[in-house]
Amino acid sequence: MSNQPAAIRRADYNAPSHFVDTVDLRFELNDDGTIVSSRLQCRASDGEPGADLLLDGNELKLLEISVDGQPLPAARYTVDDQSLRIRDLPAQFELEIRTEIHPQRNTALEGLYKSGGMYCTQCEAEGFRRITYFPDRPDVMAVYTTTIVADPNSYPVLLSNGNRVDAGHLDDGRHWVRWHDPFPKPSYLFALVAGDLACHQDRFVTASGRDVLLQIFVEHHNTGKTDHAMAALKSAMAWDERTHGLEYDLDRYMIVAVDDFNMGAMENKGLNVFNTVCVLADPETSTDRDFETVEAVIAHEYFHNWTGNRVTCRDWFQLSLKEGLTVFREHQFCADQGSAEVKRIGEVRTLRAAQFPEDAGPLAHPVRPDSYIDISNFYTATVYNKGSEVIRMYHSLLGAEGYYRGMQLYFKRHDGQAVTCDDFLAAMADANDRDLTQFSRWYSQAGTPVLEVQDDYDATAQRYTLTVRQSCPATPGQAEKLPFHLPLVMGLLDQGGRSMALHLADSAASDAPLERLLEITSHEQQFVFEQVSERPVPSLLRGFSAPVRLRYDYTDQQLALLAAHDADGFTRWEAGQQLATKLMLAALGRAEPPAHVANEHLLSALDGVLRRASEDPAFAAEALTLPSEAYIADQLAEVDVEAIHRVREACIRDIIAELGSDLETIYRENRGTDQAMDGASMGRRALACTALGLLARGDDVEDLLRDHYRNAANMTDRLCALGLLAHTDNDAAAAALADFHDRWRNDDLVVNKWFQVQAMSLREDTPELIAQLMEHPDFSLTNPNRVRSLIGAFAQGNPLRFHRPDGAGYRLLADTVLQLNAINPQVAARMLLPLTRWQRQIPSAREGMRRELERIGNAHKLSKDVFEVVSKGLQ
Ligand code: 0A1
Ligand code: ZN
Repeated sequence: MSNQPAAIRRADYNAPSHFVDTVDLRFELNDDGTIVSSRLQCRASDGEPGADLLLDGNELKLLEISVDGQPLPAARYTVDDQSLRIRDLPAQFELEIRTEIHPQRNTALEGLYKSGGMYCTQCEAEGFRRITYFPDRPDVMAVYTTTIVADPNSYPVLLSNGNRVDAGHLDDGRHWVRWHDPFPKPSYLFALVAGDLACHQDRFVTASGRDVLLQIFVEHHNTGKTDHAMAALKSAMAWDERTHGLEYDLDRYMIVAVDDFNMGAMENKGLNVFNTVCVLADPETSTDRDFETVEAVIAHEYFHNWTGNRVTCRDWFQLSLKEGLTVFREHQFCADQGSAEVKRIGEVRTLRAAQFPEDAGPLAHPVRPDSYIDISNFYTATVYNKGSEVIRMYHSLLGAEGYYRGMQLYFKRHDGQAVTCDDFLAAMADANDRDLTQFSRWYSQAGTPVLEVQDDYDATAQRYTLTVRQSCPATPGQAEKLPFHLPLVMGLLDQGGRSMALHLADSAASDAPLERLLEITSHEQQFVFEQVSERPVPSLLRGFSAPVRLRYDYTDQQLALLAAHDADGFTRWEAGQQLATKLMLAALGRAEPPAHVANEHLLSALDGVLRRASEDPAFAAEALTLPSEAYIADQLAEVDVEAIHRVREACIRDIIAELGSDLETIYRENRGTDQAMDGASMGRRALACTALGLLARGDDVEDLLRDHYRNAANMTDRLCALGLLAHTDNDAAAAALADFHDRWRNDDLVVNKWFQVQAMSLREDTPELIAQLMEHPDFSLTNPNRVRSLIGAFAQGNPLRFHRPDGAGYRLLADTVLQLNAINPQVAARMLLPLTRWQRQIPSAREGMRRELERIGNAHKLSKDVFEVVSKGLQ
């Protein structure tokens, strides 16, 4: 690894030398190269002449440069492959630059590129520098005017940020459109789209009477799949007005769906660009989960208009300022759309599946990182999901009213500015007259804190004492941690499962709620409850009130009681999960694999779930889903993937043996044959599919699965059956896979699902099948969705076969990453992540993974993105 790219450090932040007040851009889109002309009104930030101006630039051909109308002599500037430096500048000046770029060759999908027949842009985080030379940093905010010139036949639709102000035709037959965005913005929010697109149009009138045109643009073959996105957009707009008093601020809001996109979607001002996966939905081709994703991502990008665009980040270390906050706003919105408890369970599942392992691995970093080599590697579960948990904790600690007071002050102070996580914290503290100094450690310390809770009951004094100890494991570069400030929401249950009044010592006698928020601030704290008439069962971390690992030595009976009776839905679910986890861990700890894993407590808890299933089928589906193999692995000091799989399968077989006929009944009662998309129908489908998923691990289920596939009237049911069938190498599976591909070979998003179910197959030869599928005419390494569906799903979602003992899974991933490195470094780096989690695997796996990481590390021409992940992953 020669020529190592350098790390950028948060501590080295310097304010910009120059501001750019306006940017005037002209794009001439030609198939043999695009010409970008830019005119910038610049001013030295100290008001003095003489400071050098450093502009970022990447893969650009500089054609012309002039200052105040005069061509710039070569002696006054220097260009290299990353930048353009200009010297001897006056305090204020007009800079004009012409560059040539080649979007058709751009497979990295950063900057201006072509997706299918259309041009589109992705500028976050550092893509604008691939369009023109510019101080490409979020604290330089300018007002943009953009003119796009293109052939009207291939590119009838020409879009950019803001309002459409002018349009016309040139003598040579090309047409042009001019856009003006009155809101100063950083370059990462710039967007341009040109293509032959269909438009779904609607309107929204804001609370103050602004009539906003809503437009969703898609390629013609995708028309008819945008109703759900449009409805979600309107609900999100109304929700932000209702809950936060935040209105939309331009005359139009545009969304464009593109096939080739590195992430989910992008919040460019007034012109969101979306991965088709996150905007298109119809019952025939999309699962219920897809519908939820579309609603969540549409809302997320819309909410960015205030949290991200109106108030943006000073530098990229502050990424969670906009992302953590916007994910939290998205979660609040989604909770308001349906069952809040089930949504919360999903959020915690995601956090545990994606963020906890990250926090425990070699790439652990604080919510506000201290350094990076490539910022694209920091669009992580820590910045997004843990960042959102941090915002949730402000909400819990300050109460809803205090939180909204803080939000109001944040917007009042910082509208139109580029600010830091400290500024956000200061607004929350000042609006509530609170000292949040200790809370700020959530931004600076990585690692998942552990809360160890012990209790003591004094029957004579009727006193119950909870002792809470917190600690946090070391993470790279952070050996010692200081205590966090966190909310521990709890209750106490009596032996009959009833909530007990909580008389906290030192609080007023009349103050005895059924639930309390305990503020944890020290290494060790005690909480004493009086008038406790019997030994209670503590219900801890209700609603998952802090992103921690909770340890309390529950008995099986106590967990069963909580699962059946706790007042909090999250804790009810969690108790069942902990009980199952405990039993599986115990089985793994025994020298001889035990014949049975489940015991009567787990079986009776699950029986209770089945009996109450009709009250809330979606919740029952969650409660019937055993902790994943990855979650079990996350609890262990040494991970034997095959052993975990065996134990989990044994546990499921115990469940089938005891509750099989009840599961069949639940399955039959809830299985549907329609496309209804209301919450109740979706809940019943989830329950039926979960029951089927359990039954499928038993014997003689081929007919059941085949019937489910054949009778499916929607994609949720069809995909559920296909995924279960695909675990086996038999005729039924082959027939279903062939049928599925035949039916939807022309629908890219469905073909992704076809790749994905095969990538997730438990078949032993899955690595070989994947290698074959990579040769399939429908597969392509240049389309990130395809790569994620096949390679990502395999490496992240199929631990059993990814870790096949002969190392075939590791080799397959490394080969693919090496190819992707030259095509799309961002996606390559992301695909590589599973290989960096070797530390706790059994020795043979560890060796195989390290060997492949080293092979990647030794390759020539590694991108910065891949270099950063490999080098940290090998440490
Ligand atoms: N800001 C977007 C996510 C995003 C980040 C980077 C991208 O390209 C490298 C694209 C999108 C969001 O949070 O939705
Ligand atoms: Zn975001």
